[in-house]
Amino acid sequence: MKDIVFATNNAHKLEEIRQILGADYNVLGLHDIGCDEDIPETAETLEGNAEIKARWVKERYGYDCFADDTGLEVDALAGAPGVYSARYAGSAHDSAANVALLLKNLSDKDNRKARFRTVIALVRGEEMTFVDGVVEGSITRELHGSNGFGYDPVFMPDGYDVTFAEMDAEAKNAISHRGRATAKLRDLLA
Ligand code: ITT
Repeated sequence: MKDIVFATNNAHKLEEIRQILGADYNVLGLHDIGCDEDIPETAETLEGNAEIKARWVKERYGYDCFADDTGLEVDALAGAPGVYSARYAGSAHDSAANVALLLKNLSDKDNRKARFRTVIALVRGEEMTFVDGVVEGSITRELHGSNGFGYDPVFMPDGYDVTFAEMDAEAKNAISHRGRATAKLRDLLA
C-alpha cells in the first residue's frame, strides 16, 4: 500500500477519494500530516486554487501530494457560484446556507442546467500536473436525499431522476466530477 497525501480538510472529500482510489493507496489528509491550517484559496480559477493547496503542502510539509478544487457552474447564473462555491452565501463551508441561496437565486429561472467541475493538481518533486473531471446535470427546485455533502441534495446528474444525495457513494463516484478526475489521477500515479 502506497502513502499519498490529499491536501484537504474536507472529511467528505477525503472519504470519497479513499473509496475511489481503493486498497492500493493509504490516503492521508492534512490533519494526518499535522497541518490544521486553513490554506487560503485566493486564486480566481479552480486550477489556481488546487495548485496553491498542493504547493502549500509540498513547500511547508515536504510531501508530494495532490489537492482538488471543485466548483458548481450554473448556466442561468453565468457560471456562478463556480470557484466561489464554498463561500457562496458568505460564510465559508456553510453548505445549508449555500444551497438555500442557490435555490433562491434560481427561483424564477426555468434553465436549471449546471455542472460540477473538479480540478486536481498533483505535485511530485518539481513537477506539477493537472487533471479534471466534469459531470453535467441540473439543479432541482427542492432538496432531495441526505447522502453526500455540499450541493448534492439539489444536483441531479443528466440521465438520472435522483440527486447525488439520493445515490449511494459507489453510484455517485462512478459518474461524478471527482470520480472522473480521480480515475485520471490513478492512471498518473500508476
Ligand atoms: P478543501 O479546500 O479543504 O479541499 P472545501 O470544502 O473548501 O475543501 P472545495 O473548495 O473544493 O472544498 O469545494 C467547494 C464547494 O463545493 C464546497 O462548498 C463543497 O461543499 C462543494 N462541493 C465540492 N465537491 C462537491 C460534491 O462532490 N458534491 C456536492 N458539493 C460539493
